[in-house]
Amino acid sequence: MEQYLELISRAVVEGDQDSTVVNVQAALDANVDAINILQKGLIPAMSEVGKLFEGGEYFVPEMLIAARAMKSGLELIKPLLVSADIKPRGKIALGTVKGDLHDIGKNLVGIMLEGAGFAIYDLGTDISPQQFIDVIKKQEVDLIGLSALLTTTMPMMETTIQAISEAGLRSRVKIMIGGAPITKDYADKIGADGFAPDASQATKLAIDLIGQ
Ligand code: B1M
Repeated sequence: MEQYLELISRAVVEGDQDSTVVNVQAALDANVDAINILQKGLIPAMSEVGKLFEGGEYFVPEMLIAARAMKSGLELIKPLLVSADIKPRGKIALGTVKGDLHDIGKNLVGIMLEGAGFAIYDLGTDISPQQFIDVIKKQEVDLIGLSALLTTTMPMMETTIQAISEAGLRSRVKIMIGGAPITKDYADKIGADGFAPDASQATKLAIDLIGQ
């Protein structure tokens, strides 16, 4: 198993989309568990990309092609993470806040929540407070999930929560937040209902907040 995971990680770090797909498929064919491919192959690769960026070895284009490779690997394992035929246990709208374009973590959270039986409205990235307000009104979602990866966009989470309150909708939805720089203290400070450090904890939290 280790050799497949190593090849997958290397392919993502190098931004080699074809090789990522080939190696993820090879791992699946060899019965490596999709969760292991995710947690020990794909996710560590993005951490490595972050380190290379911090160290000045990678720049934005390298991060982008690594992200593209990661996404193609994720697409292959998604059907295995999401089990079919589950009755929706609640409606969740997810989005990366205004000013922030990172979506890999949010997408993963969406996949895991879908797998746990929630109906997901993925709004995408760079989502304004008004767009979150609109989805609460139109889709009557039970929970809003805000993602942010930049310290500079974290305050937009608070702005979004305030806007939802000012629109008179705060009591209608639970709000969960997450992303690499986010902490539980920050969630408490800005009045979110909860924080999750990763996609599997996000699923547990959503079940605690709204699931039956
Ligand atoms: Co950017 N970037 N990036 N980047 N990028 C980071 C975040 C950074 C930490 C890199 C670094 O310096 N080490 C740094 C932020 C520093 C800071 O704010 N202190 C950074 C920077 C600086 C930037 C730019 C400003 C660079 C520039 O232009 N000079 C720029 C900003 C653009 C913008 O958003 N406006 C930028 C751009 C990009 C790309 C577009 C090139 C690309 C994103 C592509 C994409 O997402 N489609 C990118 C990438 C890939 C990264 C890194 C390398 C990887 C992020 C990632 O996908 N991680 C990242 C470094 C790092 O994180 N180590 C970095 C994998 C993913 C599975 O983890 O997203 O943390 P994560 O999600 C986890 C948890 O956080 C949690 O669960 C997920 C799964 O377990 N989670 C939630 C996430 N959302 C949640 C929501 C929840 C609950 C849990 O509830 C709703």
